[in-house]
Amino acid sequence: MERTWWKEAVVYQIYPRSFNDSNGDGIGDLNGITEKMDYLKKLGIDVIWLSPVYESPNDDNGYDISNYRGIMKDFGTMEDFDRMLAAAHERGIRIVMDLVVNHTSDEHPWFVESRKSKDNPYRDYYIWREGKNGKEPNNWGSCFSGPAWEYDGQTDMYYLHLFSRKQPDLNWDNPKVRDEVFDMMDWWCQKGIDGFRMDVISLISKVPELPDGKVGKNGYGDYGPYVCNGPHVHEYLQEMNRRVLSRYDLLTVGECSGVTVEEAKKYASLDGKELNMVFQFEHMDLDGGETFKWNERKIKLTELKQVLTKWQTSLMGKAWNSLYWCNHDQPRMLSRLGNDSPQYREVSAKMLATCLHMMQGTPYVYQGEELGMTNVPFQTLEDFRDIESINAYHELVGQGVIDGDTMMRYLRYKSRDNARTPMQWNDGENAGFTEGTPWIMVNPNYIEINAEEELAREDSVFYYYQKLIRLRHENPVIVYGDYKLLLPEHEALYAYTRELDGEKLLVICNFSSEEQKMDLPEEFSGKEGTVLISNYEDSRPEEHMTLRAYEAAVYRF
Ligand code: TEU
Ligand code: CA
Repeated sequence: MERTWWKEAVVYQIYPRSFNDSNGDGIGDLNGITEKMDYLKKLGIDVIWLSPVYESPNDDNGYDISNYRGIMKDFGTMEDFDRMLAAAHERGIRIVMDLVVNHTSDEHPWFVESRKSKDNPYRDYYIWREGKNGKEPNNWGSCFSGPAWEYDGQTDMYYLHLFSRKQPDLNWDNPKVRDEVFDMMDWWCQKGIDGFRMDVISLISKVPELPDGKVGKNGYGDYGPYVCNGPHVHEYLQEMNRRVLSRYDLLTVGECSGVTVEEAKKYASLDGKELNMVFQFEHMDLDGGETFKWNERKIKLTELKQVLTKWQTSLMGKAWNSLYWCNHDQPRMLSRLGNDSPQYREVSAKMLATCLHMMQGTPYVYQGEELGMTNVPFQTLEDFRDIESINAYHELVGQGVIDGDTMMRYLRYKSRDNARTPMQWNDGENAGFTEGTPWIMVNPNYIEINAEEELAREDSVFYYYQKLIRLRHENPVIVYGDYKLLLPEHEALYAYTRELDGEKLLVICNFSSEEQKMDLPEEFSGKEGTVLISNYEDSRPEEHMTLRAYEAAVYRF
């Protein structure tokens, strides 16, 4: 397999609104990121993925863009951006921009024009349809509740919005839209940025008939089958690759809801015709159900292993994986798959990190994950800021599908806001995030869980992540080795091997608080193994092993 920098890199995701506020207005900003560049250098990451910093009315915290070439006032100026980029580059850190081009804001000048009249030159930049019998053109529901169509009285037609009504979908079948997007991408590349994370890029090509979808618990049809991996998506990405991506040295990752391994082999093929890698959702959707993500179900370890192993082995030698537990759309994995009680928080955070970072693919660390940050004790609906959470509460409780108290518990467990509370820098006021009033509450556990405390303590989660990142940089077997699952039926242990040029790693992770027995697999029997990393001081590779609560160890043979 060809060796490239983006296969060997570790990416750190910053959600700028919640990272660090430099001017006391309660909102994180670009200068705040620049201030913390040495912290990121110390962690050892190679790349920052910056969630959107473009001009936006913030209906969905910047994922609704009104100007792709301007910086959101809350976050600073283009000069601040350039300074941040230079500060990163000086330290050998690359910057990957979020590219949100499945939709724009309804306040983007293209849409302002588009809605004016049926013959406006920008009309076909978006997806307009006539109503059916005085109702929406089809039964699709929006990802953020309500119908996926908004009626516009000006021209007596509806526009499609898979997300909020302030996020109209672009019409990628229009070559002018593709020209505009590619020009804009080129402009950022000329500026010197190092790649793109492409928001819901798997949704850009819709089946032209837009047929009704299967009706779910909320009464709306599922658009998934007609928009995920649609008819022209690969053609459009290949065009993007020819016209922009291939002309620069970039890291590209497509956020691909609805992606299967077969589709991923096209998006992220090692021949480089489209993208470097995709974010898949299968492991994140394992605890989904009738009421979508809203429940308190626990992911079964056997199912998790089956899904992640399928991705590891099917893409091996054909396409490249991305590896993630956390991002700004997911609750904290530590509270979901690990154990956030004071007794086990650190050890289980390290276990989860070991399990993920020893796999093949490019790992992504989400801000605060390296500190073992947890879900948040939100009290009332007023504590939430996320449009998805607030709308889902009103829709599902309003329709009587879920009662109010139950839905509050579901929000507390699954809301995206769990990942969006301020980064916990120290035990001072507002966790050192801001001198003003933070735009969303701070997790009260910042007194115990914060960067300053962890930086001063050798056995902290922070230094464990630092070590995992360094090990990846130093050991090609972690990046390129073959993956093989052991004990697929075991309900508490996740064990696997990696192998490259005769060098072997044995990775063992105990996902439970109980002791678990495991015999050294035969292939290692009688061989001398050394400890590469572990979250207990005295982990050893022995013929008969007893794994303690959340113990994780990597042995090299
Ligand atoms: O997320 C796309 C996506 O698939 C989400 O709808 C995801 O399923 C949901 O957030 C899980 O609860 C991207 C961005 O990452 C997200 O922040 C945006 O809200 C969304 O696109 C619209 O741009
Ligand atoms: Ca600020």
